[in-house]
Amino acid sequence: MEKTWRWFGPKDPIPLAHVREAGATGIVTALHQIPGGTAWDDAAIAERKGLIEAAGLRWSVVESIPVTNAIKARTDEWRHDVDAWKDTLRALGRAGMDTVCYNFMPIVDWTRTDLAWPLKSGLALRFDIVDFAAYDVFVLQRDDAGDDYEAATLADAEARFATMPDARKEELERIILAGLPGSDFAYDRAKFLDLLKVYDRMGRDELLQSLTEFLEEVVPVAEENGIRLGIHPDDPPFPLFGLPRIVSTESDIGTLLDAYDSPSNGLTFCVGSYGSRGDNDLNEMIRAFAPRINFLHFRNVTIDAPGVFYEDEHLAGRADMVSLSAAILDEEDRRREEGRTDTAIPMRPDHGHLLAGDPVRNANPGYSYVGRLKGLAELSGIIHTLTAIRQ
Ligand code: DNO
Ligand code: MN
Repeated sequence: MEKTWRWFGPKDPIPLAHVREAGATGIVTALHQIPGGTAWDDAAIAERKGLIEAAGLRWSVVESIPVTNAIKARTDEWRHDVDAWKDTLRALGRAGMDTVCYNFMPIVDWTRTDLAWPLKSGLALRFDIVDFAAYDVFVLQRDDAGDDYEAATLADAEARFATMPDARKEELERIILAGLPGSDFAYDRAKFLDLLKVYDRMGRDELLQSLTEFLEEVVPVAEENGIRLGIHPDDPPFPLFGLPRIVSTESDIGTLLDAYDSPSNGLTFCVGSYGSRGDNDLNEMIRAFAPRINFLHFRNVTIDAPGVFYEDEHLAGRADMVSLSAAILDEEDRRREEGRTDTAIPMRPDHGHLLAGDPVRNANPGYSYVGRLKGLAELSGIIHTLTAIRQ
């Protein structure tokens, strides 16, 4: 595995020199300054690559090229935005990049309801479907939102809303509609409600049809340019705002890989995202899909109830990082036996807790310095040990 670290570019409060000290050799980044639907140009890519290499690191993975709502909802700008995505792939290929992450979640990207949930190991991110429903049904007052929740969730949400301070309502809106780090949007209520109308008639089948048509366009270009794609799963892995999510389960992965059979049509295996559903068997999934895993996010969660989970320490929570790492080392051996040279699969400690002693207080939520450093160190220990005993 190649140890990587997400870096948000020159505006990231964590400098590359500190990333290097944390033990990463590869950087995961994107040109976040370029909005979705605009092709990245060679000069901007070269500039970012130069910065990373000057710090003694390698730009290992592009996370992400944004997939616009026009692509997902198949509106008039579809052709324009798909062509821009393909042009970006070509430019990245010219720069020698080989791994690109993206996601296909409608309207919102990854979502939480708490950004500073206190644990003994620091402040964690958490998702609670009751808070989410309270926001959706009673604050946002989305039409027919009540139909999208179970009766018990709705009753709890109503009770919670009744005593919810205004500051908390505003905080929920800020977290959910303004987006978390790496998300390519910031909506206000009016814009968000307009977008919901755009997706009005889309169910699972229609969204899957959009993804299939997208893959048919972009995968051949990825192949021609020596690029492997890795789709990031839905986070959380269930529908939000009544919108379908189609990259959440083992069977979803099967459908998506069958939609276009190519090594370039691969996965970002995010342990934390898939792990947020109790019915996802992570060990089985990682072994079943290992040949198509092009990028790894190692993160652990504890599920308190269906739809309620928090980000735990990397070696706590429901995922067994030892057996997951062993599965990846097996896959890397298999690739080596095939004579491949691209055998170190890039892995990043997806998020980390915010520790009391972390000098970087204004890091992006989840993207702390010390918490990720600690996660990477713990994971490195596992990989080091497993590698030693396998020899
Ligand atoms: C969640 C995180 C996110 C993710 C983006 C998509 O699991 O990894 O920051 O990277 O939602 O790439
Ligand atoms: Mn992830």
